[in-house]
Amino acid sequence: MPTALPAEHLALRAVATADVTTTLAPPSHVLGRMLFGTQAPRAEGLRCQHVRAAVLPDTAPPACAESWISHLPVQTLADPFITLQHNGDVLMGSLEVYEQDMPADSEYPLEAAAELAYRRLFHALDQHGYRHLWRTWNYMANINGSSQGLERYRQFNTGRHKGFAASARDVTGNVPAACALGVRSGPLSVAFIAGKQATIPIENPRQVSAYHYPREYGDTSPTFSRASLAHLGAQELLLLSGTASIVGHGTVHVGDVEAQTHETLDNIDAVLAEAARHSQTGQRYRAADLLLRVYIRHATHYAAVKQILDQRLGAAHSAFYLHVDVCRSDLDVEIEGVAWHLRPTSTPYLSR
Ligand code: 3EB
Repeated sequence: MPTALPAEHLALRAVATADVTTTLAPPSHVLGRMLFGTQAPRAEGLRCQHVRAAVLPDTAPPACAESWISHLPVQTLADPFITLQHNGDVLMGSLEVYEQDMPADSEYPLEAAAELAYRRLFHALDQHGYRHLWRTWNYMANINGSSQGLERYRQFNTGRHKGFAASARDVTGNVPAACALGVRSGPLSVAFIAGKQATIPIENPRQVSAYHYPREYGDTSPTFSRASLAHLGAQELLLLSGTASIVGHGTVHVGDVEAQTHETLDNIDAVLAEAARHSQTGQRYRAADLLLRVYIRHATHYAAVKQILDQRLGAAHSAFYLHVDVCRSDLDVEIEGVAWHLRPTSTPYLSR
């Protein structure tokens, strides 16, 4: 379990709680939070992304949370559009953009919203000296729907790509880890972590890099890496992107959620092996060590997916499950997560 490491050596750790009011740290040390549930969070104010998705199973509490806890105290930065907290080494934030606020002549309002979100995001990074985007979490309504004949996920990809390009960021190779999922309603919601140092982007040898997907998946390829390795003092963070049942560039096991789950776990193992080759701690990453976020398209598939994770990862792994749309309509499951290691000779964390 990631949390078994001594907390005083860790610059940053993520914890999931079934109770949204619990953070396991004082507010002064919460860098950011994500709240999951279809009900709007009460009086949460800043520091959080609200992910408008049902928590699975139906018998679970209706909301859960993931908190990112900083060893150093956190400061809030003022921004008209983005909630921003930083600790001198790492910055976390979230923003929402409503499609109905886009110019009336926008052909694709979601594309316009995505471009605006990423322009605002990168502007904040440049302004505050956290140039390197490490990881993003993207949620949008009706991701598999179309408008003007174009699938909304593709509209998002074009807008995101434009936002990167307009902000002088790479769109291949050195790109952040990410996920993009569909929720029932609401604005485009983007959360992110950024740092002062670049990450090491990780690709999956079993898959074509997403930024090189062929045109059949859209005119603009998605701008994300399969994982990124980020460093904070002696700590290495592994930020695993949303991972699905894709081999090469094609979806495999269409209509078979169990086989998709196995293929997804095989893909995760492949990314983790690749991450170990690039790791600065010399330690392996195991899927069972990640704090996992599991996305399921059909709530009825929950038990089957959970059984496979329990069987393959063992009883001690930590995962929570959300009912969302996956970005390709033929994908039924997607899994992501975060883990960390310390360099073997580490000392308690101090800011540089
Ligand atoms: C895939 O591998 C599945 O557009 O940011 C996974 C992770 C997926 C991130 C994104 C999409 C994204 O292509 C979908």
